[in-house]
Amino acid sequence: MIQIQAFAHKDNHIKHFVLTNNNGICAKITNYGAILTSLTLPLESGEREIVLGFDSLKDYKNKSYLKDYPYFGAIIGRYANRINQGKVRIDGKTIQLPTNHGKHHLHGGYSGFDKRTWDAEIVGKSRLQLSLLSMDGDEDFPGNMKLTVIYELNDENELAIYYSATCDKTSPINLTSHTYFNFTGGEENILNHELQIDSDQILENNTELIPTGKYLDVKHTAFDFRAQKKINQDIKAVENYDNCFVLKTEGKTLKKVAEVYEEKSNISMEVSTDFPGLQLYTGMFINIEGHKKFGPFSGLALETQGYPDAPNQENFSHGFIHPGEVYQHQTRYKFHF
Ligand code: FUC
Repeated sequence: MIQIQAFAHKDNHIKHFVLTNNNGICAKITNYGAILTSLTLPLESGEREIVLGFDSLKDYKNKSYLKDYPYFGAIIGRYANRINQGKVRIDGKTIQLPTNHGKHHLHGGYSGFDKRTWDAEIVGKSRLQLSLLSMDGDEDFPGNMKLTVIYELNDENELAIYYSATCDKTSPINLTSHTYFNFTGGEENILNHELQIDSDQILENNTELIPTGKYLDVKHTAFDFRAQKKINQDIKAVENYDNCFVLKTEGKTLKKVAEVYEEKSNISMEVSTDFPGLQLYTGMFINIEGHKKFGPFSGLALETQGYPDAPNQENFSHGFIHPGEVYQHQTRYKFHF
């Protein structure tokens, strides 16, 4: 079932869409930024909020939130993650994208898809379809890009996100959901959550988190999540995880790639996707004035996506969409509680 609520006082076009399934899971999405603002599970002890978010638009536009902007729950584009110095070569020409993160381009620029008002349409009982036209030159990206993101909540306790896009010029593309999970309902940080990632390698980064083009084996490193372990088990070696894991997804086949479990709540989540990468970010830099529960390590982002800086890396085969192509991916989060 999908219900519509107000989300902003002044803008009638911005709404809150409340998706509920027959088992009592509730997902709230606003068409501002295509943000998943809330996801609750009906535990015996009561409703448990398991994602970081706010319940009004003004909180998402607040200066102190945007200062060290953590992109809570938003759909990120046109290019999630970093592009080295914001430069991309297309057909022999270099285009310069906004360098909104130090010297580099991050998450679509100053006004990415996370700050747009998407068109919303309810499709059937359980699907919310959000559409956006990103014009030629939008944040200096080439081509008119048509996007659809569908959120679906089914009775198998899965929240699915379907991404699709076309573009009339060759453009960089990398879409993701920047949802942060915390199964303790904000009672604790995420360091005691257990995580398993089906990945043998991460992308090696330079000190500015730009890939070097090399792959690093996770074996004997803090990045080895092949067997489930607590996030804090080896985090001291790295301080914070902010790395792209290489997934064993091939082509368009959906594959289970990760699992998160929290012992006290007994909640677990399986993540399945056909994206080639997963950015694990443990949220060390989350810091929002006036919101104590949103501090460092208060949320865990598992961003299924393409590789950072792929348009500039010979070793990485994706990162662009060409005219006539359809970019299509999906990620599914399945809950057990
Ligand atoms: C993730 C990270 C970035 C950034 C952002 C808010 O995507 O890779 O470092 O902090 O989230």
